[in-house]
Amino acid sequence: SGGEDVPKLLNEAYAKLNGPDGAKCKSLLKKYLTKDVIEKNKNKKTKLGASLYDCIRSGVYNLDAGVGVYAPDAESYTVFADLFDKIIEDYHGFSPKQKQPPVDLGEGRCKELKPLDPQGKYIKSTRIRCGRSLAGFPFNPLLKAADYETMEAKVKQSLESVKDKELKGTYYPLQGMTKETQAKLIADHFLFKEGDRHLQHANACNFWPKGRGIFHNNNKSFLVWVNEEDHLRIISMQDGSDVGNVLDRLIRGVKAIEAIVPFSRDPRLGFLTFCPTNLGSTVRASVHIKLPKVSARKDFKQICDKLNLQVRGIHGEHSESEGGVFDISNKQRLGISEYQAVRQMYDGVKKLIELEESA
Ligand code: ADP
Ligand code: CIR
Repeated sequence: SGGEDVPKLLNEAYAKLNGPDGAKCKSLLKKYLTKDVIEKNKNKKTKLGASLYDCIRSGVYNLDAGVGVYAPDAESYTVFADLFDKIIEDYHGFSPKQKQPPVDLGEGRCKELKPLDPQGKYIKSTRIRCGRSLAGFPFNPLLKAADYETMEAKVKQSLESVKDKELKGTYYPLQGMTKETQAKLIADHFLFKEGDRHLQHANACNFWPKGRGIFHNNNKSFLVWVNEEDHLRIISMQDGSDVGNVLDRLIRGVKAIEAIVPFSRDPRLGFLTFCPTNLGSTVRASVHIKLPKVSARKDFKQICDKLNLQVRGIHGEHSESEGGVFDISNKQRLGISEYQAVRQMYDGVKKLIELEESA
């Protein structure tokens, strides 16, 4: 952000969020970017040069954002804690005094997670993903072209050395992938989309598609996204509702990768991610589910909210439901273990199915 007048940009941002343009804006950024926060932080920079404006630029452009902030580097979470702590507490219910519990992926307890919908009446598919950052690298906005090349080479090599028979696979770089293949992978829910304006305005798409790609096994049940929103998104998914099997596969994948690539973890915030909604366990466990009666209720969103469940559309974040199918997942990621995050989805969805059956 060299050469920018950060204090001026921050004041303009405040005016936009709180003026007529921002009348409908409901983001956590708008809620917590006070004049006081601006005054205290307008001249601060992280060692790598990130300013408060770099953290908020996405939410200033995208007034429909739910959150609106991203951390350009790990240090931003502490340097700009006046803003991030408030947003983190609101989203996860995690106070500045709290600490992420130790890693507990749920090894040995996957069998407790019996299929949620054994008859296949409601659930189409189940997916669990987590995010990881490579130690020693900042997040997207501060990565250089050469960083993308180094990171991609390192990750490709380690992924392709995974021995586990079920997980073995190939890395497919985005650069050189045909548009048809890319579109099919996106439509089938395996690959990240392209051109997300929230990420673009966070300066997270520099040098695209350099260093971006996807690794997957033969039947696309184990996948790793490289350098999209986070350095790594590790994913396990399959048709049906066997959450235990999906988690067991994810655990094997995470362990295989972390044995080779060192990840960055913060004593307070747990595993570090670009977006504050993903900190801590980084786990989003979801089902694609049809609940005709419950989802028709006016208070469907409130019911889900109370169960700590988040509702997304059929193509993920910021998409719409189609044919009555919703993506329902745990909302909280920070302040709870990986296993607890999966259980938040599991217990909540179980409850929704009970409501559907008794309606
Ligand atoms: P993320 O899950 O990484 O936060 P998105 O919400 O954009 O990101 O979802 C990424 C992709 O994963 C989308 O194509 C979405 O439809 C797909 N997806 C999420 N949950 C499921 C599921 N349970 N079954 C199948 N696909 C899923
Ligand atoms: C928003 O604020 O709506 C976007 N920046 C996305 C926020 C949470 N989702 C995410 O990180 N995947």
